[in-house]
Amino acid sequence: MIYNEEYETMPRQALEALQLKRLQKQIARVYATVPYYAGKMDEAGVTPADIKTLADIQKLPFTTKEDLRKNYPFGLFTVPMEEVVRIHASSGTTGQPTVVGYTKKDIKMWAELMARSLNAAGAHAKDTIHNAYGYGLFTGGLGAHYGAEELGATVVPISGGNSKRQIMLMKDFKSTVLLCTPSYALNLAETMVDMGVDPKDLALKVGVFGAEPWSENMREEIQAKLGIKAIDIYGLSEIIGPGVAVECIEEQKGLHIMEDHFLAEIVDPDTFAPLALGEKGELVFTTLTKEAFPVIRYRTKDFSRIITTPCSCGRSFYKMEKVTGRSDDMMIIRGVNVFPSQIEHVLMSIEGVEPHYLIIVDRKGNLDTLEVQVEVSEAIFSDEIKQLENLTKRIQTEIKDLLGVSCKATLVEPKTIQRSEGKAQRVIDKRKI
Ligand code: DLL
Repeated sequence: MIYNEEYETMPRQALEALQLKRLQKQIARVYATVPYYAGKMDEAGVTPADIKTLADIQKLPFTTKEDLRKNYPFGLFTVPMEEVVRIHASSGTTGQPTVVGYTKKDIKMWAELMARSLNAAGAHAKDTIHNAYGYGLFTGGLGAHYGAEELGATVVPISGGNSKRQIMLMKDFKSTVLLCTPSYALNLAETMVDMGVDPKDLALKVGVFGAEPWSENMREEIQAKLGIKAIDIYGLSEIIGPGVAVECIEEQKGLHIMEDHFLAEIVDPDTFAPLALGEKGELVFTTLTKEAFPVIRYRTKDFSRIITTPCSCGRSFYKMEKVTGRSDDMMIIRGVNVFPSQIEHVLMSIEGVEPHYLIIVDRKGNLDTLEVQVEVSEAIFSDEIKQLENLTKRIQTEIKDLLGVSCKATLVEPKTIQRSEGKAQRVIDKRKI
């Protein structure tokens, strides 16, 4: 089902006309209300009147996390604080968190985008939605919550953690939709096995997972273990939170971007030159309607490409390819660029290997070292030593073949790698400690 037919199926030409109208209004407002943005535009020699076509957006300067940091906490807000009804912030593992604000209208718009997203994932008003995204400063919990209510569904605002209780409640409440990070979904699947709960005893039919990269192999693993359809949802707090783009249940391939509210571009991650539709690069978003905290050409650091092929679900919004990693996830190991997703891809394609792993990068003398600790199933772990050695060798060879970097694979016992309750921490780079 399509939540908002009028916008989600809008013919391309009308959609682009709407985008342009909204973009012009947004730029004029930002220029008039945020001295920092006005200063950057003056420096670039561009005024709101220069935005005559959608392509003119390329004249505007980018916004980066650094700009947000410089204006910490509220410097980029366009409205007085009495109009701001909510604040969220990124976890900010290093230094200051990134702070974002919403007016009443922003919250309403976000709720609609999340309702659309849940609907695209196959959720309806009659569903019971178990929301295990973290509540609090993280946008996942409350963002999804308001969307589920807007949809008219019954929300269980459980937040993350205490997995056994989560499973008991999902079972008792006959929850049909699960919302959490993909790594937490796996954690829940494993806890079910420990508790002797068969996923078939639950009423779950679909999961809407996001907030971290997850591979196609991981999707298959989750679908098989929980017996549900796993839908990818993407978003980031700087743009609004979850609900920037979502897969439809019809195709589960590519995420429809909410283009009536966000303008997406793809740029070369090194030169920042705009790339053509279909080319892979860094995703850049401009918010078209946000009031309290609009962002202009925000460089997300996420890699994707725009897919323009029409979708069988009927939505006219272009899609973005599943995000497999961020430029700042990239590790340089002995001069080779390595993404955690590449290692996950290798591990998940080997039978007997569990989807729980930890990548440890270190430096011995002048040489970078790469170790991959991965859990293997109980049955494999109790295998002959020879078989374990063979599996270790296979992982090492496949990683070397794919990445061109040798690594040490360490098979560890089931349940030794720390489980996630939100975004998984899968890399320890000791060179940075
Ligand atoms: O993670 C918002 C969110 C909550 C999205 C719940 C989906 C579900 P941040 O904490 O600001 O916001 O983190 C944003 O997480 O730039 C991506 O690198 C990553 N990310 C989010 N969704 C996906 C996804 C939320 N579906 C950052 N696939 C983004 C891959 C994702 N990466």
